Order: sequence, then structure tokens, then C-alpha cells
Amino acid sequence: MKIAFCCTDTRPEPWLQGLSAALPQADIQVWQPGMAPFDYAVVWAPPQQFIDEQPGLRALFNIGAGVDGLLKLRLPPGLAVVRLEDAGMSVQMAEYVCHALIRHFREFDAYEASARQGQWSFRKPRSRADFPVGIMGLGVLGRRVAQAVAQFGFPVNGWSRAPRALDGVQTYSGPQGLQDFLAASRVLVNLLPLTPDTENILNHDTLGRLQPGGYLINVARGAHLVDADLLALLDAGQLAGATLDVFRTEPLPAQHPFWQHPKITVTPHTSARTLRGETIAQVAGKIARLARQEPITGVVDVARGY
Ligand code: NDP
Ligand code: OXD
Repeated sequence: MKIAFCCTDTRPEPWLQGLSAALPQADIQVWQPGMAPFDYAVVWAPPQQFIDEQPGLRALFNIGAGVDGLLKLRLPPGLAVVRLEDAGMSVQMAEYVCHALIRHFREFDAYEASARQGQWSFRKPRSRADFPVGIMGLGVLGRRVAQAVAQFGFPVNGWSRAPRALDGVQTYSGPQGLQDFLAASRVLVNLLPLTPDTENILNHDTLGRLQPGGYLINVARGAHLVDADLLALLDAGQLAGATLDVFRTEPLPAQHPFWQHPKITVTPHTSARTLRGETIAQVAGKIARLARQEPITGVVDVARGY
């Protein structure tokens, strides 16, 4: 079988080595324009030319969880698009969200400021009951994050498209459940895929429905958030702060107001990185299953967008 590797901004050699070790019978090559047909492809942000030149692919393996970028390309109808399912990302996401949440809840920024001034000053303890955490998206990553947050004793709400039941989580679903979900939450964690239904979902109306002193943690995609609406709510004192890992334009442009805003923490799209070893094991396992005509999980519903 022939496998193309076509990943922008990724050094191919260690991937080729790892994939070849996992699939010794496969012929794996870095794609170049004009190459003969491949059976499968391992991709991240491939050019349209790659898709156009390889109409006979059996499956496209995205080495990330989100496929919004891939689905912007013109794909042949019926091509199986396969996303990464966890592969070591959910625990990273849980670490990141719990860190941001606890840093805010325990007021570590204020303690750091006091320490810089040599001040030994306590702050009044706050109650977890006053900081219900709402998680948008109860998929592979959202469920792991919900579990981790619940372990710390915060009340946890979750919102998904279809109704979901999750131990220790008050769940809501669909457009009809959104307002109640937001009204029940003070800290909002976004783990939705970016689709036509979810673009701009973090806006003045939705963020304004959070409990007073709301806090946003956006770890999904920059286009979920209306930047100006977040700034307006922070500056009006309606939201207490935000931790943002993803942005409409990445890298975040040097002049963007998020960089300098005192209530915003910026990180460079690093909350859950693709881990090469886990990813190769998952992708190679699925290619082997497909080659044996067995079913696989993680196939994206292209019409739904995730
Ligand atoms: P999943 O596909 O497993 O889960 C998606 C969840 O979102 C599901 O619960 C789904 O509902 C829900 N959802 C989708 N559309 C809607 C909607 N219109 N209304 C309500 N709920 C909706 O995705 P993952 O958990 O694996 O990943 C989530 C996202 O995280 C990725 O798409 C990616 O954008 C982002 N990501 C960011 C990373 C980073 O480093 N910052 C790293 C990895 C991922 P239902 O359960 O009903 O289907
Ligand atoms: C992903 C990402 O979707 O890294 O996997 O954002």
C-alpha cells in the first residue's frame, strides 16, 4: 500500500521513520506535486493541489482533532476524513484547563503581584460552589476536562448537540439548552469543533449570559470568539478575565489588543499538542484495519462538520 505524508510545518523524517516502523509493508513518501496515486494520506493543512491530484485516496488522516481547516478544501465526495481521537491530547487539555481555572479561582495573579512587592498578604478564600464551570462540547476532550474539573469539586455543566449523560455533570443540549447552560455557569470552557453552527458562538449575547464575574477559557478555535465582544465585556467589568489559546489569526498579530490586556492570558495554541508517538500508533492502527476491510472510529461526518 502507498501512503502520502503531506503535513505543512512538520519535519517529515521522524514521521516517516515512525510510520514505516509501524507499517513495514507500506511505501510511505513525502508528497510532491505530480506524484503517482497513493492509497492513504497523513495530512495537516495540505494544499488544495494535493487533494486535486489524489482523487483516488481511500482515506485522509488528519493529525489533529479539529478538521475545520481540512473541510474548507474541495474534497472528493465520499472521501473518508479521519480525525485524531485523543492520542494523548485529552490529558493535556485537562491540565491546561484546570491550571487556568485554578489560577483564576485561587487568585494566583494577585498573589504573584503581592509577592513582587514583598507583601505577605492573604486573600479571603472563595467557594467552589460560586464558580460553576460550563464546558461547551462533551466530546473526547470535553468529557476528560469535565471529569478533571469535577475532581477538584467544582460544579460542572456540559453542553453538547445531542443529549449526553455524564456522571457528576449537569448536562444541557441543543440551541434550546444553551441559555440555561450559560446562566448556570460562571467559568466557560470552549471545546467545540468549529462548524457553521458554532462560528462566533462566543459573543456579546452568550458571554453576557454567564454569571457575574464570568471567566472564559477558549481552547478550541479562534473563530468561535468575537474578539471585540470579549474586550467590551471585560472593559465593562461584566467578565473577570479570559485565558485564550487559539485566535482568528495565528500567530496572534503583534498589535492585537489581547497581548497587552491585563485581564487576558495568551498562550500560542499549545493547550493540547499532537504527540508523534501516540498519533503514529493510532493512525497506523487505523490504516491496518482499513487495509483488512475492518471498520474504524473517528471518521468525520463531513456534512455536520465534525
Ligand atoms: P469531538 O468531535 O469529540 O466533540 C465535539 C463535541 O462538540 C461533541 O460533544 C458535540 O456534540 C459538540 N458539538 C458540536 N457541534 C455542536 C453544536 N452545534 N452545539 C452543541 N454542541 C456541539 O471533538 P474533540 O473533543 O476531540 O475536540 C474538540 C475541538 O477541540 C476540536 O474540534 C478542535 O477544534 C479543538 N482542539 C484544540 C486543540 C488546541 O491545542 N487548542 C487541540 C485539539 C483540539 P455531540 O456530542 O452531540 O456530537
Ligand atoms: C487540533 C489542534 O485540532 O491542534 O488537534 O488544534
